Amino acid sequence: MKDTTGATIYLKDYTPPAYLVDDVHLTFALAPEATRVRSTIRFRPNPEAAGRDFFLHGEELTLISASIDGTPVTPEVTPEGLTCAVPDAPFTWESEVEIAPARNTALEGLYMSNGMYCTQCEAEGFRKITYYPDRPDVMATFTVRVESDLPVMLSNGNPGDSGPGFAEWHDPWPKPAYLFALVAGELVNHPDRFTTASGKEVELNIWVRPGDEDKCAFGMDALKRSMKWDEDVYGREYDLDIFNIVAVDDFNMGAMENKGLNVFNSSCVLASPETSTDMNFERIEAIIAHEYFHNWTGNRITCRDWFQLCLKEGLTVFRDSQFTADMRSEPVKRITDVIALRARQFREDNGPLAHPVRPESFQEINNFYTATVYEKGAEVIGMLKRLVGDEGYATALDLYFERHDGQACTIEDWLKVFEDSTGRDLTQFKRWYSQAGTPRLKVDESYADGTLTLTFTQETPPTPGQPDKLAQVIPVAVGLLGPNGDEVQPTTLLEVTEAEQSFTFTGLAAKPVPSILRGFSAPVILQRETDNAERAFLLANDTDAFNKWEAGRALARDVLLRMLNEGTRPDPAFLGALSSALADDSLDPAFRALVLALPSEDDLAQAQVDAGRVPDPQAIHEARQRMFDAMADTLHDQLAEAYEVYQVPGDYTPGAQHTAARALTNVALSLLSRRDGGKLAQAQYDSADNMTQQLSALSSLLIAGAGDAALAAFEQQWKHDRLVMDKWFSLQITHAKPAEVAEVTDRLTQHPDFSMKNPNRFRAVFGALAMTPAGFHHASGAGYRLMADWLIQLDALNPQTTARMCSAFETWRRYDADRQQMITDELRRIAARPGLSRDTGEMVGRILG
Ligand code: 0A1
Ligand code: ZN
Repeated sequence: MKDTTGATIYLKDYTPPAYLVDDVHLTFALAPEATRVRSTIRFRPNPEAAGRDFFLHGEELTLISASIDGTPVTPEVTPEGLTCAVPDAPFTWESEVEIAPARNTALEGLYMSNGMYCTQCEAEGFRKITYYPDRPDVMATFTVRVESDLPVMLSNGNPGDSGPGFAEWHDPWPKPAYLFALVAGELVNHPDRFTTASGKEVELNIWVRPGDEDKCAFGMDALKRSMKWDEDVYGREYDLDIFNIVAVDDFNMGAMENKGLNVFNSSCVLASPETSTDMNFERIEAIIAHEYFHNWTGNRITCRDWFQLCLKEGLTVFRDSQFTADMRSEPVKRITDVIALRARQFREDNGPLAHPVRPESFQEINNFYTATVYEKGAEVIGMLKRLVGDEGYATALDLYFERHDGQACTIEDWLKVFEDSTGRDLTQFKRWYSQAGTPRLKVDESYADGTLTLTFTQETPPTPGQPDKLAQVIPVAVGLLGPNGDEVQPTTLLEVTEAEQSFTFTGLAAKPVPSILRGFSAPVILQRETDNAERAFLLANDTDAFNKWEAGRALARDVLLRMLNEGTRPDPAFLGALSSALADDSLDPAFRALVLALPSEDDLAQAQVDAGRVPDPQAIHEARQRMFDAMADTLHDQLAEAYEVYQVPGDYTPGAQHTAARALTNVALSLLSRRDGGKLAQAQYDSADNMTQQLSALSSLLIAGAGDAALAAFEQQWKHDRLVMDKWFSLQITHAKPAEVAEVTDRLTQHPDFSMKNPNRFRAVFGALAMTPAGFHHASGAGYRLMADWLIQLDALNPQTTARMCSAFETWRRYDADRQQMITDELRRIAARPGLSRDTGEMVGRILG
């Protein structure tokens, strides 16, 4: 187990590696308790390095032997690695180590999942496999031999010789060790082929456990569409003879882009209509694309060091969002991305875990696979694209691939490409990478004599270690609507670069209604004095789909806050605006479903804080419920009609159009179920032939308080399917009454199918607890206690997942003194666990501040 005494590592301390690697040969003799790994590595001194200290990372390895150029050596071994006297000239290092994959519960390095061997090396897991310079700026070609009696043995690159008991692989593309992968097991494949634009034939496989073969077709189709899209849109072709994907049940994250051998959490690749919801299908498509796109943005061009993580992640998230927008609905994708950004990244930016898109220090890099690095990292690229235009972006990307192919790069390299290709100075833009926190952008308006003046003021609040912020360049897309709802000024991009700056629109016939930050053109919090009449006007008339939805969302937030703070009743004007949107058949049903969804309890808690109040999770929960009830009453007939009209006939398909229709009918069902005792939901449950319909019916039955029989039936029907059962676990927690959430969670941990060893199951239960604010933050403190109890237990097995889940506590400063005390007590109890991991130690320390 790792210790807590992790030193802090700083970006400013980067030095180039003393030795580079030409090639690596690895032989694995697989055995659960005693796998032997033999390595032959050709090193050469790095002419660019300042020193000649030879250090190889290595953790939890038993060194059996080592030699340099054939002569045995006795290195100095520490828990972090080894050093040894080496020649100041090229030399060959050979070593043999022993590791125990069956005892690896941290799921980092080589481990076992259901009898199958698999690896996870990002970020620093390769050092648990053998001694190596485990840093991304050391790139080498790998040749791997796997020995075992298992039928399938895979590694990176192209297949070489194979025979009874062994298989060889060679990856011709130099790569850092974090992209290494090995998989071996009794697997079956779903095969296919792809011909690249230049006519190269590529063999494709999705490898799964026997029994899961019928859940691969969608993933395979998504892979082929991703390959084609990257050729069409970015001019990027695949570069090996084979592309393998493997589904693994026990995995800390979603998936991993290892060169030619992507390893997926089975929840992120296995799909069938009977077991996967529409949301699952969309997520799987996006993750398959994301991992595939990494082949160029991450693998061919990688990161110099882990501080540059956003170089590959921000860009790859940006690319997968573009892909989803192209495959499905662009506005719906943008709206759902922004909902997620606000829920996760804004929340992070607003609390003790705030850090820049490119962090400047860390103790444990695994703690920086965050919404800020990924999602804000993608937003930053979206802004860059807006600023330089579509063509400028395309030219810059071509130059990026041309200039940096085969290199390990920095954000400076990335920005330089844009500067060189567009001639634009990006000095100020770079602050988006170095300053943490979400800028507040205030806008004031004045109108006189046909001229509208918009005055923007920007301010970014202090974040840990960054008390003062400089002005950033903020691209603000603005359009203007005339009093009759017609657009009088189409979208135009304003570049706000100063702390305060004004822009004018002249020649207007009447005072317009501005639509500001269209498409959510920058990840900022827009502060604008307005009223609900204007919000309703924008909801009805804005031509920008994002801002149309945003107006409805702001209206809902305001109305809910007034219910909370002033004790008002659900606002009839708001219900009327919802009714008009619901009645507008010209609107995408998915868009209408989004308009009917209220801001989350967590959103409202943050909105309370922004308004200078202390949120009461129970009161927030009740206000939302009252509003849903009012919607159910007021919109009843329209909802019933929409439920009928948008039913999807025929066989299930996961495409955007059917998904949109089901989104609307299922929102309607959830509201109708508040008033019919669950009759309609039970009928849908009984006739459902796909998981989207079945699960939303079950959820609606729980809302109606009539879900017991269906819950039992669901368990009977699906107890053999671990991914479906994850949904069953979560749903009971998210739908429990606030006072019972902790009790229900506790009861589920006693279910025979609950397991701490499987991160998906742990997250299904404790992720659900964290996402049910009125229950998690219940005044009894039972939610906090239960979470801490289990995080303490999990840390001994799986530090990475434990550390990630600590973010459940990141909002503690929002709450009242009693809750603050209870949360900080629990955090201190976690911190005090003897032998606490470095991962969790760092997170708890940062959260406590
Ligand atoms: N690079 C992967 C995600 C990933 C990151 C870290 C991991 O272990 C610490 C595993 C996977 C991606 O972006 O998909
Ligand atoms: Zn990624």
